[in-house]
Amino acid sequence: MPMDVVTLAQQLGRIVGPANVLTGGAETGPFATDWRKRYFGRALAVVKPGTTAEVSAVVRLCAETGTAIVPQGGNTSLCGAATPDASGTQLVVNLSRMRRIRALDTVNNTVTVEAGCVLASLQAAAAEAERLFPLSLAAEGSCEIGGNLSTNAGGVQVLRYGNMRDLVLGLEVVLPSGELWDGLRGLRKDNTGYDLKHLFIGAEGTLGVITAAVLKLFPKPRAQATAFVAVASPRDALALLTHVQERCGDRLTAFELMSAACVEIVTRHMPGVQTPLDRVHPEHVLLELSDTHAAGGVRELLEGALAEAIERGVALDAAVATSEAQARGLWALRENMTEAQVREGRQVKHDVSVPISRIPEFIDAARAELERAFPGVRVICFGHVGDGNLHYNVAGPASMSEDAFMARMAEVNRIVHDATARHGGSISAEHGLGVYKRAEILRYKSPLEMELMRRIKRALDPHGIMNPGKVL
Ligand code: 2HG
Ligand code: ZN
Repeated sequence: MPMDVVTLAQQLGRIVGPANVLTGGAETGPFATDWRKRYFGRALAVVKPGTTAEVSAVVRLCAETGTAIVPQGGNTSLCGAATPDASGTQLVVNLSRMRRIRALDTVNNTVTVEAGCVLASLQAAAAEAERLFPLSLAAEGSCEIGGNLSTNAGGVQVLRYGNMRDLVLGLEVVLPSGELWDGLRGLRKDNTGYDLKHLFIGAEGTLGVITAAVLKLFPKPRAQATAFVAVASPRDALALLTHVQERCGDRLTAFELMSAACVEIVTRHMPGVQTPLDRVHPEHVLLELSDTHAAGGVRELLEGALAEAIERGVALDAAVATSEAQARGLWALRENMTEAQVREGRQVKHDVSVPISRIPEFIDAARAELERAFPGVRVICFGHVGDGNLHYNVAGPASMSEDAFMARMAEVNRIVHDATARHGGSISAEHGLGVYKRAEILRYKSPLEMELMRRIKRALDPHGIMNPGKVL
């Protein structure tokens, strides 16, 4: 039986303390909207538990009263997974108070961390212990580990260290019944049946609330070399990728592509962000090498590899950072891309992956079809080329109003996503499905795969209280 909001708030207050229960539009508003202002929901209330036991008690109360739950971390989702719907019946369970690092083991090379820990805080704690936690993405100053887990976040170092799924050894999860699954194992080998943690990673809060995780740590890099390289085409970017991998091996930790349009937008909108090259080229690659050996000559290695690439005609020009400040300047070009796009106006966003070798073919095919449907269309294509992951964002032609173009979003999605599927790709590489791609995925995943997902959902959440309206 759904409970009225006053009674529910009182009962929640008994669990977490009245100060950690928010009701009313003014207080809950910021938790009911995504940061891009694309999804405007209305929350029944917002509750902020401080411990796993409190999460468990909150979820148990929701299970008893049939109250829908929207788990939320830093609220940096790009697909609306952390936003309640407009019904005013969904309770936001915000994990931000649970931000403790419970343990850090430099021999096992693991860290046990709570879901509400901000990614940058975890990176800093690892660095203090002379270790690296490698997940790295533009929202790292505000996104939280629970959200990173729930979306299986990617970012700029997947090429070397894998995505969030690859970095997890154990999880602690409050199930939709309120039961607690303690799977906080720090084992690299554990073949004891189904690997349950993987069900919750990337589930976008539809199967339970992740409250903590055991994550892998790595040796801290002692030397890095960062370069911004101009290339003539995506095909040449791939030739450069192969060349640098052959020359520098595992030291290659990032390989990001940015088209001319991207460099133009980010330098125009973001004060102080500049290209180190004398002009804007058709395509650019931001790449980074990392080495645990401080005196390993990693910069010389990169300079040598790039000189050779230019000699062979694979690259057109390159700037290698000679100080940390310069490296940060190069990264600013890439990390400000999302914000620069917001300032540029509205675009239809895509987060696709295709086999790395098919990237050039995909970019050309999608562009040709978009151009046919929307002459003068502006493609803002950048991303994690080393992972086959492109943010193939599309802005309307100058001749068309933004509203008119955005009204045709479904057509734009159709062109880009069909091209993705034809090239053997996925329509969500690292951002998840959320609300944005919930209907879209039905076209690209087989009915059997969708049915298997529904069966898992029914088995774990028979009353459908966990983040309804997302993913499935
Ligand atoms: C990135 O790679 C993020 O910067 C956001 O995944 C991508 O703004 C985007 O479309
Ligand atoms: Zn990305």
